Amino acid sequence: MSGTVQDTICAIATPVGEGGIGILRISGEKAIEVASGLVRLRSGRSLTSVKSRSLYHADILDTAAAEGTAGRAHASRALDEALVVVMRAPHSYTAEDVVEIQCHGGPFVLQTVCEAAMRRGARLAEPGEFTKRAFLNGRLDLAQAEAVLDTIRAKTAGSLAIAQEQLRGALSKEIDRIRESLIRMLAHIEAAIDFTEEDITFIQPEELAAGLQQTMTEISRLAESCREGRIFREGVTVAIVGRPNVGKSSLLNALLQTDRAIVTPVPGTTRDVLEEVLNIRGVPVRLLDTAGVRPTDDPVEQEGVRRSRIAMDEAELLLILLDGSARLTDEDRGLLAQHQNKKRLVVVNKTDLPCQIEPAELAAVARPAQSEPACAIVWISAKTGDGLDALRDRIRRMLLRADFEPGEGAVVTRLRHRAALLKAHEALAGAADSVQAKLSGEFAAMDLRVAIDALGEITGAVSTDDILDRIFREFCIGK
Ligand SMILES: Nc1nc2c(ncn2[C@@H]2O[C@H](COP(=O)(O)OP(=O)(O)OP(=O)(O)O)[C@@H](O)[C@H]2O)c(=O)[nH]1
Ligand SMILES: [Mg+2]
Repeated sequence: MSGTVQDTICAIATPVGEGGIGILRISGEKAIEVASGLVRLRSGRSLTSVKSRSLYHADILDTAAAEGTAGRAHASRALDEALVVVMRAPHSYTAEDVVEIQCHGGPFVLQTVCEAAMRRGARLAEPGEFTKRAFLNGRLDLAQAEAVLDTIRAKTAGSLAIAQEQLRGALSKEIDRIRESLIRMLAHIEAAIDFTEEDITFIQPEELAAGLQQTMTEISRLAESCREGRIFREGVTVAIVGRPNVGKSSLLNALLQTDRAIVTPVPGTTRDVLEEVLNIRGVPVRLLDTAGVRPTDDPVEQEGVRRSRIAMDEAELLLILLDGSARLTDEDRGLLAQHQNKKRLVVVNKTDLPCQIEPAELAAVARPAQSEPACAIVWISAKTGDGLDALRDRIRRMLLRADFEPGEGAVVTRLRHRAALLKAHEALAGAADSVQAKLSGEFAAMDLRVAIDALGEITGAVSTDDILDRIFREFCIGK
């Protein structure tokens, strides 16, 4: 990311397109000066003298353009009528002086106002630059900055609850607490090294070993929460698979409660992978409906089957759909024997029709290899909706820990966090080994420093330009 924190930046902060209002955001040392160049308050007051964080009615004028017309005294051109708010440092999102201009929400008018601000000396902000400034100015730490993005992208109440907890500092507090306890341990070890001749013991090796062990347990627990954290932040891919005509598209439609996919009695109706995002018991799910898997000479259907296989590889959970009104076929058995390393749920459809599947046979095929645990079996009718509630419950239970409640306590939501936690854990395991082997304190100290730095990367207490660039690049312009 180029530019310095001293620049004054501007960007349209609302999404592209037509809307009731659109907001231009200006931030930096010269924000009020830049805005004064285009804002004329209806009250006649100067923008420099208005109350912070209050709304003022104003006209937006492009005075710079008027001055540019060969010395002729043109009246400034009115660009729009707006509400303007000044937020003086440090009480703003970026902790700098910020002016927000609330214009009418049209792409052209907003672009014109933005260009007028740029002519007055502001530079167009880069993606995430406002939030990056909030971080650099100490308003947010890195985990909180990431939570801003997660809030914007939240798909379900659970995703939002986790993002809000993180934005309020739940994760940061937990990381800081663990990090501080390690810093205290390090201080003891370093003191012991410095005063080695004095024969004073600053911390007993047993106490140190116990402290390290407890910290490692806490770090592992946090790292494990990444499974749930990522599911809520990114959503989870669930694929409906099965031979042709078992009712895969009907199940997609039933779960979505719309007529999204074509359903016909002709086997081989679906030729492509259909994808929809939906909320299943609070879990954001990307649900895939696939082409029925069977041997075929039709090149279009062959391509569909190939895509189904890719979808199966991609999915975290497979719903293996069977037609309960027909005997099991070799294709059914073949599918049940695949992907045994994945989470799988056997769903028997068409329970509104007389059942033709032998329960004993089904139980046997739901456990294809002796070593594998049996797949759970759920009975449904996509036609009547029977069993769908139980299916939704089962899907949630297969994806989340039973006691997991989003928004209650610190959760890790990114692989970046998890990698840092694992690095810290590994270093602490090394420290514990050297304590146990009664090696010189230098060894444990070295490992502790690695762990402390790794944890610091999560909150940004330790950060590099590279890490920051990677994180803020994900944001949109204006955030
Ligand atoms: N009676 C009954 N019929 C169903 C049920 N679910 C689906 N069907 C019927 O089964 C036929 C096939 O349904 P689809 O949803 O198109 O099946 P599919 O698995 O997507 O089929 P392909 O796309 O060809 O692989 C249609 O005639 C549906 O109306 C059900 O629960 N009960
Ligand atoms: Mg289909």
